[in-house]
Amino acid sequence: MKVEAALAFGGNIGDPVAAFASALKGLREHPDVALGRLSSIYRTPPWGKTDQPEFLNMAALVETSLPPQDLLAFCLELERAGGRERRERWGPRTLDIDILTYGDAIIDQARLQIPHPRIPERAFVLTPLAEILPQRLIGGRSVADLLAAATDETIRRDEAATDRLRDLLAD
Ligand code: A4P
Ligand code: MG
Repeated sequence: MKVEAALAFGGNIGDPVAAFASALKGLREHPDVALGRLSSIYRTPPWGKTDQPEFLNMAALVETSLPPQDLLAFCLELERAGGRERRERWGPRTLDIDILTYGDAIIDQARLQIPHPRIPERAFVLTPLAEILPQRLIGGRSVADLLAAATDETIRRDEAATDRLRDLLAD
């Protein structure tokens, strides 16, 4: 059975747009994953640990027959391929991929929580997610409602980065 999952991408060092593109290509090439709608790319102020460079963030929909644990394992593989080094919590990274939602599933395991527990407080996740999945309910509230409560005026759509991503994906 195919399930629609929403993924969040973030990065703030190196070339995040190139890292997003190679991860999206990796998803597109996986036999059990079909790539769906992509959000625009946004420039977002660092959240959690504020003395680090601005982030680029986006969201993507996938249709997949992979169980959620296997989807996570594949996303972690793509992070590693994208040069992700885990050092400090919430610190700078080249590529971070989070599973935001997996159908309507609610999962609370040591290594996997779905919906991702910090969505409601993160405008950098809600802004791109609202572009592609505004009606999805998370904890009983729609993504659009959650965004209305958490909007961050300093988050800006990055036209040039979004265009560049489309070009990279066309290759
Ligand atoms: N894990 C559990 N649930 C999930 C899930 N739904 N999706 C586990 C993905 N992973 C999940 O991840 C550590 C472990 O979380 C994974 O191995 C998996 O088993 P991580 O990405 O190394 O965790 P982290 O980064 O140390 O902490 P956290 O809270 O997950 O950080 P995030 O969410 O990755 O956030 N500011 C802006 N503006 N934009 C950003 O993208 N990102 C972060 C990091 C901080 N500030 C930011 C941004
Ligand atoms: Mg993460």
